Amino acid sequence: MTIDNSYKLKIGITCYPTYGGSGVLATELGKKLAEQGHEIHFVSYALPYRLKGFYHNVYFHEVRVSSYPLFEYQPYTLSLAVKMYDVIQEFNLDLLHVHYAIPHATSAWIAKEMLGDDHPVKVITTLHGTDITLVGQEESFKSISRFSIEHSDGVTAVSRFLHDQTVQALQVTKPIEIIPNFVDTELFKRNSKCDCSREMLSPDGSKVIIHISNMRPVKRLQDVIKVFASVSRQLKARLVMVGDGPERAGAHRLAEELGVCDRVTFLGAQESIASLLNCADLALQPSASESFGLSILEALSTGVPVISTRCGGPEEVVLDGQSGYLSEVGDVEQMSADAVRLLRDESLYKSFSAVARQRALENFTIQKVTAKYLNYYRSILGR
Ligand code: GMT
Repeated sequence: MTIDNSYKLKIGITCYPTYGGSGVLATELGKKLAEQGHEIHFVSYALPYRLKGFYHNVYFHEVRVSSYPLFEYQPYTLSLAVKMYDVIQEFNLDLLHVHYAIPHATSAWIAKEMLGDDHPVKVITTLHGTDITLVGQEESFKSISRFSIEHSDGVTAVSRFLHDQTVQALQVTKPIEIIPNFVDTELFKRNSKCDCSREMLSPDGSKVIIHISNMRPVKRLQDVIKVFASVSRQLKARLVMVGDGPERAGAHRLAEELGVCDRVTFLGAQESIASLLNCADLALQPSASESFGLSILEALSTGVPVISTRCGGPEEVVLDGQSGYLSEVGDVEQMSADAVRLLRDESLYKSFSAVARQRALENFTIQKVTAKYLNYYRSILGR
């Protein structure tokens, strides 16, 4: 079958619109495809937070969930399915690309069933992480996760680790294409235009360690604070905590207990991640599980080496001993020692920083990975 690369596609994208790697990835992918002339329709309950501003070829369709006294829980999955069904028909979409299996892949399947043969739309599901490693394995979601994945026309996973987890945990038999996450290497680079400065984050010239996450238990914030406390006993350092979530208060308490509170700044959720990384020396991401680790990639692209764990995705993103260091989950001592070694040795640091940037440029640019998605779309569509 010959594939016509000039044919512009009409693509629906569904993702979580809130802070989080899967939403970022889906939105940036949609924006890049729109730049290339494809027509992109985002379908979600709110405007994705990276979609502020006007983008040519990009449309947004809000899913409204009406309340009814009988419903204790509003059936968002159904409202989403109906909105997908409407948008597919009205704009004659070629495909629907859903990010995060639950409930998006299920809604897409319902919409497709409703359309029947009238509109042969294809559904592609991208698995991001906790949709498989946590949510997908809960008893109440396991069978529907498996069903929705098996019934997608195409399935991608953001890492080999996630691919294997999906096969093992859900016994999925459908081929899963591995397409890694990407980063905008022009935005995430040293000395890019910045709206903050090192002096603001570290007025006394201390090394700046940064942690960025949605501060859920899986991110192991207690380890972040413990590692930092150990590092700051050995050299002058400050810790910048970016993001918000249920573990934030506990991390703050631990910083107080360990006597480092005056050297830790909790910034809360921030939009200028690229600027903040630009002011950092080291990123600390000691997660218990990470299917990929988009914030790790953003740090590497900025030339910021990363201290992380052998918890799945980071092994595919960080070159252990070259662009960062990986330890066993919870090995605070090792992570502290690695951080201190890197921050003390200028020539080692420079080499790590250069390798980090190089690796992002070689494997994870937005241009390269968008081309992979487009090829995959065309192979599923046969056009
Ligand atoms: O951690 C989550 O549940 C959020 C999820 C998301 O929607 O951002 O993160 C996952 O997807 C990201 C984008 O592909 C990955 O970079 C994260 O590693 C992954 N999180 C986990 O696996 C814990």
